[in-house]
Amino acid sequence: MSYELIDVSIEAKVAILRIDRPRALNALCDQLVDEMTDALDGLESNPDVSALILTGGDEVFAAGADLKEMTGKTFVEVVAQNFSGCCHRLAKFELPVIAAVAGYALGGGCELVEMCDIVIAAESAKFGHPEISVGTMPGAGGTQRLPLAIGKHKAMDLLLSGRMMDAKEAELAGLVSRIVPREELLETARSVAQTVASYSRPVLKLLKQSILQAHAIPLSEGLAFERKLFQMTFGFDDRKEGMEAFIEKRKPRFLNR
Ligand code: CO8
Repeated sequence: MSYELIDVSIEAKVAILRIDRPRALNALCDQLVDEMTDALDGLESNPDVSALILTGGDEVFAAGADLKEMTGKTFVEVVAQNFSGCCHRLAKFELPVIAAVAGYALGGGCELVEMCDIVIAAESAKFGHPEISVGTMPGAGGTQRLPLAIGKHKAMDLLLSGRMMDAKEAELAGLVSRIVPREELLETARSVAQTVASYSRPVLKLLKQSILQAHAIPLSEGLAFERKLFQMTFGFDDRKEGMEAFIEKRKPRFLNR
């Protein structure tokens, strides 16, 4: 499979997957998610890869699910496709993943960050879950992994208001591992990834699996629960209105139905 919307490179046991769809602020359209899923399958089975860096552009990591593509989807379609608005394959990636985040990481973009293991953020990074403002809710872990990372009350504050938090707030809250100047972002991520990748590949897999196990059983149930509720929002007129209003650049008129 050749890739148009992502760029993948491998150097010294570290793979870098860069989301590269700048014209739509790296919104996660179906093609991009398919490309990421295919690349992750290949990287995971590549014995020359021991760690992965996931990054985006200078101004935006990823502005979430593609609202323009998503707006026409029906309840029946999203259930049939088990649609999540994100690349949920990343959550199952067996090797350590380091996120290198500059600019916006919103909605599905923030969920990608939440699926990563170490998060390096530039000072410009902004995290948030604006799904509520377009009449839906996270479908790929936002209501489950974010509270695990930053606690219930901080997560409620973000998810219910739709507001963004900057890198400093995200580091204090526990979503970000460390903040670096923009020009040092990739170098820092590379250095962290190289340290990780210098260790035993099978042991890294076990270590990651074991750390994730701390929350795995309730998380898997929570994720299935979340997916169903998220898909239910496609039965609401307000979900359609929210997404159409975004595309038409106007305030949504929610009718509570
Ligand atoms: N989808 C599609 N297109 C987008 C998206 C998006 N998420 N975000 C931005 N774009 C497009 C804009 O429409 C615009 O296109 P055009 O030039 O054709 O008008 C272009 O990118 C540039 O965007 P802006 O002009 O808005 O750029 P600004 O710098 O003014 O603002 C923001 C940047 C703040 C990031 C703003 O674009 C924004 O708020 N974007 C939407 C963010 C959002 O709501 N994300 C969450 C989406 S829902 C989700 O991720 C999870 C859904 C859960 C599962 C859902 C499944 C259905």
